[in-house]
Amino acid sequence: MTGGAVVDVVGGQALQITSDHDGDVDVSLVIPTFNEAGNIADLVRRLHSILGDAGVSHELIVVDDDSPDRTWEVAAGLIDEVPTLRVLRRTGESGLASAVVCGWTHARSRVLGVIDGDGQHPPEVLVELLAALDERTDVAVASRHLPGGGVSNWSATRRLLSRGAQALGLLLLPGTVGRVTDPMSGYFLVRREAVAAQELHPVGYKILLEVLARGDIRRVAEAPYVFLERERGESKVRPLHYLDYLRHLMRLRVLPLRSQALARYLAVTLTALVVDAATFVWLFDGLDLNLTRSAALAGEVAILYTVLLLDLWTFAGRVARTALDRIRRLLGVQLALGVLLFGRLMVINALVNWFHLGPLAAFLVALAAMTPVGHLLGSRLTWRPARG
Ligand SMILES: Nc1nc2c(ncn2[C@@H]2O[C@H](COP(=O)(O)OP(=O)(O)OP(=O)(O)O)[C@@H](O)[C@H]2O)c(=O)[nH]1
Ligand SMILES: [Mg+2]
Repeated sequence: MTGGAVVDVVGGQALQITSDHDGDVDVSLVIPTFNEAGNIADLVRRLHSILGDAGVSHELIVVDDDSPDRTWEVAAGLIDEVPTLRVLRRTGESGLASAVVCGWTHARSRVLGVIDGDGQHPPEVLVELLAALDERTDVAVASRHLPGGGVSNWSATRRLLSRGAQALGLLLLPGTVGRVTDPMSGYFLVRREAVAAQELHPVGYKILLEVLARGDIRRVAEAPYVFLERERGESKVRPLHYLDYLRHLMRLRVLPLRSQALARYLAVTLTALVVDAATFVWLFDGLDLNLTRSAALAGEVAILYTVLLLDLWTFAGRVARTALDRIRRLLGVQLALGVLLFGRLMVINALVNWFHLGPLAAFLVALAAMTPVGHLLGSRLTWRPARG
């Protein structure tokens, strides 16, 4: 069928990038494809010529998920013309991020890269990315959000979705997502050493997120690019990919916790809600304290309850090492959550005075709305499962 030019790969296996490489090749560039038969030839020729002109030795690795339009076959037909091209035809698994890692496990050089196969990533930027990857830099990202970069013709909805996804990532994993201006970029280079020892678990589309979160990354460089319009073929982006992204974020954020710690964390969080509400009712109804005082004291009791239990029980032995550390951190959390508590008092009073809600209803609304924010804020200061 293809004269041995195509390597058949069966997906679904654990992917480990080894530290072995053939120092003779400067860069191994993976091109993930699914139904890109109309785009692949132009792109491969351009990449080969641009890299050749720049004196960059390279290999181009097309990883095709057994496309019905036989992209793998079209690519294989180019190997005589472009001898640096290799073609993997993967069966039994599909997905952009896992295709990229699959390609990297077959790569030979010290520098690994990825570029879309549909021509939307301008190949010239690769030379800038390579130049940006100096000795101290482990990742070079092509960014749409730097001066000189952009998207050609995106609808307002797509822009909003993309920026919303980025903002959510920033909230959940600031230390990872905040390292680059375009964490959603699918066009970047990474040094093999930075990801070789790590186990990558690619989910969905966002392979850069995985690399930044799990890799051992010292410095990140960026170069601007304009995301071009697709000229042939169809986008493979589906609403499901947004769910994959959420799953990916949650995985990076929560999964590093062992299941016992997770169960204890949830137990503390849920009982804290009960402690908060019960204290409020006791102070307000039982002791006849006024609304603001009752809500403030109940909040304070819940903060102390949560922080102490997380420290002494849920994450025992993991967080503060000495008593002094513990006190210092407790004060830090106290300060941050104190501000939030002040916000809660304002919300409760506004709900009662302006919207004429009953005191308990107002308290419960504020509790439901602000507790997640408190946990997010508290988690920054008390424990840190992922590198975010
Ligand atoms: N191997 C493989 N490649 C994929 C898969 N899904 C998408 N791709 C490729 O990944 C690249 C990016 O996919 P696109 O669908 O173009 O996504 P996008 O560029 O982010 O979005 P658009 O602007 O809508 O095109 C293209 O080269 C696709 O062919 C997949 O499941 N497996
Ligand atoms: Mg595309």
